[in-house]
Amino acid sequence: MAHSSAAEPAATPGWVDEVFDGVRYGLAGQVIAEQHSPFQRVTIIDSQRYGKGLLLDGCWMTAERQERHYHEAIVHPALCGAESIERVLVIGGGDGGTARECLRHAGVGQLDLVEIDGLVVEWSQRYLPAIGGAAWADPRLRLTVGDGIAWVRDAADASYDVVIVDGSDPAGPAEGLFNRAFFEHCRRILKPGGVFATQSESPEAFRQVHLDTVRLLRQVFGHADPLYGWVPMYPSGWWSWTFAATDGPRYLRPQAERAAAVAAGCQIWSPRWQRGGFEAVPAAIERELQAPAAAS
Ligand code: SPD
Repeated sequence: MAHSSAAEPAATPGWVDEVFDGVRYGLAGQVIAEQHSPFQRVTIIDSQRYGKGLLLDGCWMTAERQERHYHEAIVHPALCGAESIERVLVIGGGDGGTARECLRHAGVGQLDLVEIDGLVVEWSQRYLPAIGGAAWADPRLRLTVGDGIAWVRDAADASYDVVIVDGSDPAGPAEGLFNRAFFEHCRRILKPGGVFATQSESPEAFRQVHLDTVRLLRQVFGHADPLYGWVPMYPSGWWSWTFAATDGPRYLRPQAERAAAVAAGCQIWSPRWQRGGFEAVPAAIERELQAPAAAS
């Protein structure tokens, strides 16, 4: 998944772009901080339309005035569907947005947030503090700067009610967040009645990764379904998150009491929006997902 190459067009002054597969996804704005961490190039921008934002290795991750499209979508189907939500694990998510939405659920007793890149956390707290918001000071949050793949490998069986993978694209430090061995550990560490969630890329811009991820999760967990929505600054703007469980598609049906407690504070997610997002499987993708998978 090459996001940049020798053929990448020259930057347009006053614009910050993600270049992918012959298309530029850009915002008018300026870079206000940029540094190579041990893992990746971390960039903070200030944009006209969406406020301050974060890119990793030139790919859009989040921005102040559109992050809710992503964070509400990845969190609430899982947190409203799991049997219990006492212990939650978030892998990645160093900007704090996923943790913030999880911690709006009063039933969460402990949230382990494991982000590999300390610079992402430090700069998110400094430049994008509203994205993590109250999560950073919440005593239920346990932040570890470390390798999420090792964390999942070393975690005890049945130790989490919800596991959420809020990683970047499958290249660089996030590559190992999309393979069978990782997903099998995620299944192993989920309690019965638990729900797994991951961002599963764009059905347009990253179609094959999207299909492979959904198929693999169905094989590993038994039940997995993509939810379709939008993140306007991501490649194609059309995005997906996939939810999985071993005991049935419990993520499809939000528990009414939990949903009611968070819905009024959401900009995008609601039980109705969620129903539509799970139903909005494009016809060709539905056919491809029903076809027998090639051996992997
Ligand atoms: N192509 C972008 C995929 C990014 C997924 N993670 C975003 C981080 C937001 N917390």
